[in-house]
Amino acid sequence: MIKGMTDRELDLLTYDIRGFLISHVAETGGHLASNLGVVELTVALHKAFDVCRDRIIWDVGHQSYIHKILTGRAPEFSTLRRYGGISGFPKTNEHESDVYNSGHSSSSISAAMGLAESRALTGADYHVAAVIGDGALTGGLAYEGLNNVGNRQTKLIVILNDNEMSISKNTGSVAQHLSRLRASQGYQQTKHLVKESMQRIPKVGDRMVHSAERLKEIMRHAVVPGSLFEALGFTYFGPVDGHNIRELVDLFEAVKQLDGPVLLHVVTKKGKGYRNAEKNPGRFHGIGPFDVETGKELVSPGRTWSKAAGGALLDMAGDERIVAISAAMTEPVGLSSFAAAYPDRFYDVGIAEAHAVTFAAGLAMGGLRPFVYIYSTFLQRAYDQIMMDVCAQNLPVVFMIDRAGCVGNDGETHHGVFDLSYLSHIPNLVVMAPKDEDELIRMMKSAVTYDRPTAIRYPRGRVCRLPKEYSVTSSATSGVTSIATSGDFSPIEIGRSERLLTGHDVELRAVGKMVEIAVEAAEILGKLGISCGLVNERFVTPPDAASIILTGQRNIPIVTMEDNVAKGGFGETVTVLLTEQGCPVRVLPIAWPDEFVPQGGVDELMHTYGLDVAQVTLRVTELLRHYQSEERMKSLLKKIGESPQGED
Ligand SMILES: Cc1ncc(C[n+]2csc(CCOP(=O)(O)OP(=O)(O)O)c2C)c(N)n1
Repeated sequence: MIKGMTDRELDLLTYDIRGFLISHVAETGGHLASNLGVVELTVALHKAFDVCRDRIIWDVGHQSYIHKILTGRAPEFSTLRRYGGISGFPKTNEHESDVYNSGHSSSSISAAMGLAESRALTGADYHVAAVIGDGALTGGLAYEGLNNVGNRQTKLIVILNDNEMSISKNTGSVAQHLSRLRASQGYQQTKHLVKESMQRIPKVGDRMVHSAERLKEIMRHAVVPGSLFEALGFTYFGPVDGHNIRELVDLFEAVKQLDGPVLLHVVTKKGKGYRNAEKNPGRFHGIGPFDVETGKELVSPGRTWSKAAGGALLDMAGDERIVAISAAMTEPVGLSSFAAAYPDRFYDVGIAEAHAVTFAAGLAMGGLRPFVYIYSTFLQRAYDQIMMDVCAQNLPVVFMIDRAGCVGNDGETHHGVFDLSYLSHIPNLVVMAPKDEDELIRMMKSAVTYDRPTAIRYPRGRVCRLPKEYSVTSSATSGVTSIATSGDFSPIEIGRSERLLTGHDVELRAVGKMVEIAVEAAEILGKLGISCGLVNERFVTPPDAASIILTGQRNIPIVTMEDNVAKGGFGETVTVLLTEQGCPVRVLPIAWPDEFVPQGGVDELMHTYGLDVAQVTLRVTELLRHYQSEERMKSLLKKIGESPQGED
């Protein structure tokens, strides 16, 4: 449909798309500002390319909403990011034009190169393009792709969407390079030359190749000499106005005809067309449901773990060895105040998680105490650096792992449900998870004293608030009481859990956020006449082996609870420990299943996958079926008001 539209019709279309985006994202939440910035770019791509035959890869993929609208998914937009609904990222199972499931940044060029090379080897015939933002271009993987593409001279179109923003203002020397390119004469010249050259490109025949070559030759001189991309073997065009559909279409048509790699530098405005987002593109990068008029979010998350974690570091900054690192997520991880107060001791390294970790290793080697704030899912990028550069050298780096566990609506690519599995087996690394804000602060302070690598993982959203009595603690190992009321920030002995309840029917051993759920479940179970022990595990590595074995020896069934996948998680650690000790006690691991958990509300997913209070209560009573008389079991289940099969 777009193909036959006039310029005027296309203008109206972009206007309608913006209205549609704003009203829908105001209800569902999502990545609004990034999408508003690429309306014309996406429309132009759809006009110049055959999106079902050609292969367009969206880097990160958070800016693919317009592509979804233009490929017939507008009627489903009220389900955007909801359980069972359409995803906020490209999904190959949603539409044939979604060719790659992105979500993590900076991978588009490598994936596109793979497609382009396979096209050559299989004799297929389609165009391949990668759309990558200037933020995503700070990621090292992008350069590995550029380097390889340039070297092979793969026929590939890279469209650089430069809006000067990552989530906040983009940083780094490449960003400065782009800024110099933007300020160059190239833009005006490119505009003029493209027009001129396009008029000369015939539709068919040998002359087309000749003209394309000529175009390449002309354009080569239209830009600042010595662009980084030219040095990497690309033909660089730009910068061009990313909001001028006509010009973009002309350029796309032209570069389609070139052999070898092309980089088209497109300049756009993040948040374009919506005043609130233009004024504050960072806040509208990813936003919850909001009021269109005021731009205010409808639901306040309250005091979040991120705010608590960032604020705590600010309070600890009196120790001048402390420095903080963020990988392009300063505001989301709660570090804005620290960055403002201590600019010399704060580093935003760009979307460069692997670099962030090795850089932290270097800082620690120099005597500092780096705190590296990265989301659980993105820290996966730095697995080798955590292992080899930090842990193998036993360096005192503190990993502040935000968004650990289920994150909700961003879905498969963003859930942080693997970190306990990918960290627990690394020698030297202490892995902790706090039950509430006080414990988070205490763990951060403890970490500085440990003098070895430490990871503290905490979830997305509001901090847990436990009833007062659960912050009075006693040692789980020996029963000797070591009172630690809320506000006690003395260092925690490594590997020491905290007993919150003593019971004889079953023992809940919970990690981090799951403590809050365990507390509620234990209370309900108590009312049903089931006596629950409850331990706040605090350490996943090293686990509190003495305490776990003691429970095993008392032959009390154990329920481990963690916001992580079961494989390689805390439950497995407990099972192995007890097996080694020859304790035949039953262990029920409550964890995420071994699959990519889909998008949905956190509470909804926790319920669906058996991790919320109701499901935990039910699963514990089911477990105890083996230990209870049939009669008692029936009466318990009746009291909960659910059938035992309800879980399946
Ligand atoms: C590996 C990784 N780290 C961090 C993120 C979080 N993230 C999502 S989008 C984004 C900024 C991307 O900026 P840019 O590519 O310029 O796109 P824009 O939103 O500005 O259009 C970041 C840091 C991610 N998706 N992947």
